[in-house]
Amino acid sequence: MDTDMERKVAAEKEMREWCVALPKVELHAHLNGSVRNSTLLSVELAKQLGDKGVIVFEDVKDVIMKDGRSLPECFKLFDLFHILTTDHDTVTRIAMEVVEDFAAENVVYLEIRTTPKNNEAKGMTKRSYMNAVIKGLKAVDAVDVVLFDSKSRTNDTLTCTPTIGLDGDIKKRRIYVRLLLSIDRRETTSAALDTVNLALEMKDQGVVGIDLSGNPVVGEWETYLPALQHAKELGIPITLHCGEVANRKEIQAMLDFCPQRLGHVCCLNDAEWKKLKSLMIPVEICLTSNVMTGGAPSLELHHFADLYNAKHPLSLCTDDCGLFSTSLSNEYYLVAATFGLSKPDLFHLAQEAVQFIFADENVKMSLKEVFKHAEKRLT
Ligand code: 6MZ
Repeated sequence: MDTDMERKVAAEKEMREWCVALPKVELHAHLNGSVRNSTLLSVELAKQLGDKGVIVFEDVKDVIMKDGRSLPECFKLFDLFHILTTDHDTVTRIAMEVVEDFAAENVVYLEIRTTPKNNEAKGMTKRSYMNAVIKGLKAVDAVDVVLFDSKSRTNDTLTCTPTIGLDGDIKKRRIYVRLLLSIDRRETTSAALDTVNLALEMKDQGVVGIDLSGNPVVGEWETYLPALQHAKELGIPITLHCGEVANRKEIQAMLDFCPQRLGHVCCLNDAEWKKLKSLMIPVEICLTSNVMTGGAPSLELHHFADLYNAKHPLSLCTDDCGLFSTSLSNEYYLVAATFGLSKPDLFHLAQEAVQFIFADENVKMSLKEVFKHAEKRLT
């Protein structure tokens, strides 16, 4: 006879497996925050730089392996990540691995965001950085990566319709990947404008939007506004990191700007909360990240519950799955375990996220098919 504990463990295992099998849409994943620890710690990266005296390997190892991370610690760590990762070959490797990892847990649509970087010493420009990212996406072999917008491809239907076999199963695992270019809050207006112009230039290469991110205590809204306004005028969809800290003026300005999506929305006051809900701006929810960095006091008290109960448009995301040792399946599991959502509720949540993707209608239609097909199996 199973004990209560054994039954609980078995139920958790079954639920976790179900969350992995669930097709998922990831809308908020930073490339350099999603790097595997094993890659960061690998001989080729950290050790090599340690040997060259660029970093002290033992110090780096401790920071990388640490569990809890405050918001300021995260940004220190990103500076370190960038020392480790910013050369073309490493960027290519990371982009490839990140897609493989998301695909392995049944993410069917992935928007990766990354900050195009100039690095004179490495002969790197924002454009060459992005070319290295795209090279990585194209190098993925384990799954079928659909990168370009269907209208820019000749064999439209072939690439955008999931291959359904006679038995009704999808024959080959397929992941749609799109890119968002991030403006780092440390950047100047002119650098931010360069990023927007690059996004326009690369819109036939899988770039579908602009993100504003970076250390939330750094920079001024007025610095990025001209670039964001330019993106808006060009019709490029925008998502903003909003309210990771209680910066009233900026939160107001972001809500007034009315982007296509907002990330985090942790520190909103009652009036801002009301405004967000009335504007119905879809929110990228990052549970683990917010709890670890102090944006939410605990999982139980996370603002997910309020938004979910208010039927506000939202999508579960990982933010930095490497940095916070999570996965999108784990975020779905946490929602079930913490807020009591059932399997049909979780399925609906994952399916609804398709509405908020920045890729075109053809991709949306293909994803709807993927969910329709999976529904029979999973609910
Ligand atoms: C704000 C974040 C972030 O662009 O080099 N980034 N910005 N809040 C967060 N929550 C914890 N997590 C990541 O990826 C790393 C960069 O993404 C932004 C930061 O600017 C960080 O340097 P890329 O690929």
